[in-house]
Amino acid sequence: MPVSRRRWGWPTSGRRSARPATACRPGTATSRPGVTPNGRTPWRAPPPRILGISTYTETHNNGLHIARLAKAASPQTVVVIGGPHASVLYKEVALDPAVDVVVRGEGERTMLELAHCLIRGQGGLADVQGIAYQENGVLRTTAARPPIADLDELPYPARDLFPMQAYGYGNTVLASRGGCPFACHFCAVNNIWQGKRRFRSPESVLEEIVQVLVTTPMGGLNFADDTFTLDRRRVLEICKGLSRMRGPFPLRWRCATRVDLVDAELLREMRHAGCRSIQFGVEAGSQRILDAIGKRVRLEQVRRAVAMTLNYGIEVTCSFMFPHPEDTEETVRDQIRLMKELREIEGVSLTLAMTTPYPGTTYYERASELGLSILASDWQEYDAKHLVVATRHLTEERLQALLAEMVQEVGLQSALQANVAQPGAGSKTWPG
Ligand code: B12
Ligand code: SF4
Repeated sequence: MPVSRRRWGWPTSGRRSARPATACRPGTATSRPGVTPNGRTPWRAPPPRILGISTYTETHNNGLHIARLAKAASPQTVVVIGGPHASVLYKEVALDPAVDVVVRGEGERTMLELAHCLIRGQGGLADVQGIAYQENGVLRTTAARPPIADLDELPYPARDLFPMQAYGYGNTVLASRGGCPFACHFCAVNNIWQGKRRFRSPESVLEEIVQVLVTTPMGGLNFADDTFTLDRRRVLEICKGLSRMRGPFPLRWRCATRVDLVDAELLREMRHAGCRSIQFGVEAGSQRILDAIGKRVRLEQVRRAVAMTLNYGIEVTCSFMFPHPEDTEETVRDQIRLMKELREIEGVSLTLAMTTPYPGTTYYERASELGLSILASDWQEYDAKHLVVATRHLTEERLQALLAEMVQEVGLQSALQANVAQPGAGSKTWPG
């Protein structure tokens, strides 16, 4: 299937032209142009006009490191940074000397306009919606860009330009994007993706899947949506299309969702369409804690969804978090009990993520009100594998001891690589 990368005018030429007067300030790094501090060139000549970097909170320092190397090697290269971390903390990120432009939120159209501005000299930075940059030492922020209303307009990801074989996540297809109607206190989604959830049409999702199957070695498919079954009717339509697909190999896929967004009919159709694994965000083992973290699910719904899913031959991964702001010794032990109960069930795997107050979450914004003390001193520790908070009722020492107890009692591999591999599942921690 041909990939239409020109559906809304994706640029194909890179003609050089003068930079607009309001374009980014030149980089401040001053070492030998074309060479990084370790003496190597970071790219094959000539250096790129624009370097785009995407970061999560955990990878933000690495992103900045790359930006600095790039600036040292080629001060005229414009460094553009985007992604969940930069979108929320755009003011702070834009002030970094190695960063020229921060893209806030949805990036496709913003990047296209930026390229037109920086390479073709069309307009100035102030005309590009959804960015932040520094001009003569002053932070400039342009108006927020309205979300793309029709996601079907977007070309499919250019997987052919990406070394997919270097990554172990299989083939990923995204069917929706945007904010979420729920508001779990640990999740940054609503802050990153301002606005309502928007869905691609089932036809567009199916067409992309066909393209993936035709162009890349079959490695199973992941739906990367945080809550794949948010729109039940649409999932049924996708399943209908997938069930009709006939190929040389059977299609196998996985997704993540909430326990209150599955039912028997939906699960039956999903299984029929090739779904072999669902990740549910369970988070805690005490109803009081689930209510306190804004999860809006009941423990009965957890048990029911897990049993129903297994009943249709779909494996289940239950993801948990530790610690929760209102945790006490008792609620942690409730969580240990639920984790043990679930792990006894054949077909169930568990994952455990350390609660992390990512920028954009309620935990980040209301940390002291919620009694959270931040233990981390570096964004690199925000990887959900380190204990980075102490809570109102439990000190760091108590939390470490309870974590060790949880790892031991539940049979987790370790606190850092905290997943129980029951039926061969990898450690994947999606929200949902
Ligand atoms: C799928 C997913 C994963 C998958 C990724 C699979 C894959 N191969 O794609 C897996 C399971 C691996 C994963 C892992 C983790 N994830 Co995750 N993940 C998601 C999820 C659900 C969707 C991400 C996605 O594909 N978005 C779609 C793309 C199109 O959006 P995007 O990447 O944000 O990019 C857009 C803009 O941000 C912008 N943009 C981004 N980069 C750039 C760069 C430039 C130059 C420009 C111009 C624009 C731009 O333009 C893009 C297009 O519009 C999001 C939640 C969400 N709904 O966004 C969480 C989310 C991104 N994950 C999150 C977290 C915390 C993690 C983990 C730390 C979890 C853990 N417990 O270990 C790990 C870290 C992984 C790592 N080290 O990189 C957080 C990030 C919060 C933060 N501030 O860092 C999110 C937001 C969920 C949450 N809890 O709030 N994740
Ligand atoms: S964790 Fe899932 S359900 Fe909760 S707000 Fe985030 S995306 Fe929505």
